[in-house]
Amino acid sequence: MRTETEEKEGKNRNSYHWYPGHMTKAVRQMQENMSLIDLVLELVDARIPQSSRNPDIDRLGAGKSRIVLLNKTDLADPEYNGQWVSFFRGKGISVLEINSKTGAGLKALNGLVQEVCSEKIKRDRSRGIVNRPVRAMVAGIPNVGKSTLINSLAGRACTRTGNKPGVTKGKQWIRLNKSLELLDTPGILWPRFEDAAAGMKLAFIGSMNDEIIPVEELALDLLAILKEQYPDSVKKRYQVDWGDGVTETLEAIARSRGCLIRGENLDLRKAAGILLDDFRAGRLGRMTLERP
Ligand SMILES: Nc1nc2c(ncn2[C@@H]2O[C@H](COP(=O)(O)OP(=O)(O)OP(=O)(O)O)[C@@H](O)[C@H]2O)c(=O)[nH]1
Ligand SMILES: [Mg+2]
Repeated sequence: MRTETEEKEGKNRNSYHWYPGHMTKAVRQMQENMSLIDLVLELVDARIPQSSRNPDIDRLGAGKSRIVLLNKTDLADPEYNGQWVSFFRGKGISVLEINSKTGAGLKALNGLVQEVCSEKIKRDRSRGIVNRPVRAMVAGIPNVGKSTLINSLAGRACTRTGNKPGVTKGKQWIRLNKSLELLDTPGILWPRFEDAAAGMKLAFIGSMNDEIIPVEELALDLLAILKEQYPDSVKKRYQVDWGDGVTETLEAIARSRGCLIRGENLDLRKAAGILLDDFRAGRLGRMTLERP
């Protein structure tokens, strides 16, 4: 937590907090749901495949089959999509590169589910149970695309989706076909208190409620990363130069976009909002902020 002095001086900028109470409950719910399922479909955001993973998923999902779905690959750097796929395969985890919105990459899913659950299916058969569907939990951070994935697979809007965290409120079973049932769950932000950089990246992609986030600070942090990893993107989109520090860059963006308060002072908050929206929507280009 920040002290009051730190807050005033703007120190300790890189800490984005969320509510532990809410999370403990979420993790407990995930534990309960685990007892109902055979398979975890773990959605991760292709722009931050590391920070968008649940650090406890190995423990929570012990004994369950698992498929990692690298989602929103249309917003991520194609070069790194491939590298992340190799990374997960190298760890012995089945993985698919997908776009839940268009359904790209999803054709292979049914076959892969049968493959990773073959033991369970064999076990069922040996006990005389035929045609019991595989039950899969769709898990992942808020806003990663869980409900969109389910709708794409079902071919109809059976769950509610939206471009903000916290759209799905309770759990819901969806029967896709006679061999697969999916459990939609509310997104969970995992307890990564020790890792402020992960919290920051989760805020970049819109997994945290913007109302609890200092938007200007977040934009400055994003600019610092873009300056290093994708310097041309910002120059091209806003016709600005980087200047000495990122605060100057944000000011330049505000000028270039006419963000003014009462026609005089620069409205940095508004400029920060524009930058974050553009990044989230992919208007700055396809970007991956984490390397395997
Ligand atoms: N560009 C792009 N957008 C996607 C993709 N998948 C989902 N989205 C968008 O991401 C937003 C969030 O999708 P949801 O399916 O509601 O996310 P969720 O994981 O169910 O979120 P919660 O219910 O809040 O936990 C929506 O605006 C979707 O259209 C994708 O592969 N690419
Ligand atoms: Mg949802």
